[in-house]
Amino acid sequence: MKKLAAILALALAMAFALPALASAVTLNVYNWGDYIDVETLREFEQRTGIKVVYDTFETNEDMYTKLRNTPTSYDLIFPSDYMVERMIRERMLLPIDMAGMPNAQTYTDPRFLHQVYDPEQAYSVPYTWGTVGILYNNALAAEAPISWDALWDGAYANDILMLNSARDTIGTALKRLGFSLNSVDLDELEAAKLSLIEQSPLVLAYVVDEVKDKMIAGEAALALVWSGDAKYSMDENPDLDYVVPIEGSNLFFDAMCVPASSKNPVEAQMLIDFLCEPEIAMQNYLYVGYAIPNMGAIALLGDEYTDSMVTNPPQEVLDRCEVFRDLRDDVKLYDRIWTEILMSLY
Ligand code: N2P
Repeated sequence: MKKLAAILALALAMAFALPALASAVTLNVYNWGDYIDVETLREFEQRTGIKVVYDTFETNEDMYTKLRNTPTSYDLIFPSDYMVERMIRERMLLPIDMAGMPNAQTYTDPRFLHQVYDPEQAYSVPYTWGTVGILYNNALAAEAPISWDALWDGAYANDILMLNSARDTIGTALKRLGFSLNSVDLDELEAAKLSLIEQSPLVLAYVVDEVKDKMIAGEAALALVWSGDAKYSMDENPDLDYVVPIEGSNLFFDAMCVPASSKNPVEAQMLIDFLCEPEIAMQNYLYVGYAIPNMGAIALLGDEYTDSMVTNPPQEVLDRCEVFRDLRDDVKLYDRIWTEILMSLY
């Protein structure tokens, strides 16, 4: 009976929605895997009659390459800081007007605005932020790690998951050796590369989104992760904990941007502003687990948000973190050493 009622409701909804959809715009959205509660997109469709086609990527570099090389055009993308910086420089983004977005304007914590990657705040609206650290399983790790050295500890052979992401993995190796994660010094990069090749026999797998399920299932003792994935996994498995190692790490900001090739920039900005509504931002936070810059949603969440050391790390942790920068032509150095590391695995 319930099923019949659901089918009827669906048919009715479709009957009402169809005339609207026939003339409506389709927005193509390209986001990180597991980075939104798709229910919020359905809500946007219902409210506006705008259809959303949703597609995902695993790394900034994958997103960039796809946008460069395929004629497919997206209307809304979610790059990180250094990639926003690069895409602005390469004229791949459309200027957007935050003043025309009441929710973005009202609820975005000003601390997240005018960052070095978009100083004029002319091309991006902050979406989420976080750190890179070690997610570890207290039942499998001999002790709580404090240093990146744990990921190079032979005692964890085949019990370590690394990120299949060039900047994150090379950046971690650089930080462990005491260098900047934006280094373009050939000797420092060579040292980072050799250390990752030396580490590779200990690594169970290089993964991105699968890290959550694997850590929840207890398949590895340690994993290099983004903080939101740590929070998500810790909520599912009480043995898991997260640390930002003493040598320091990456602090990232992910943003919403409209590609220069978008055919529907107005509707894309409607969606950006919708995602900045406190209730919607809260719903997405509860689903994805990444820290948010939305003051309205944080007020609604209360202690649940502010008490989480993972989501909301103390200043002392943030102080030892660095933000990735656009490396311009030197990104080729990273591409080369990442290829050499991956080749060494076979
Ligand atoms: C979520 C991707 C997180 C993005 N799966 C880290 N910048």
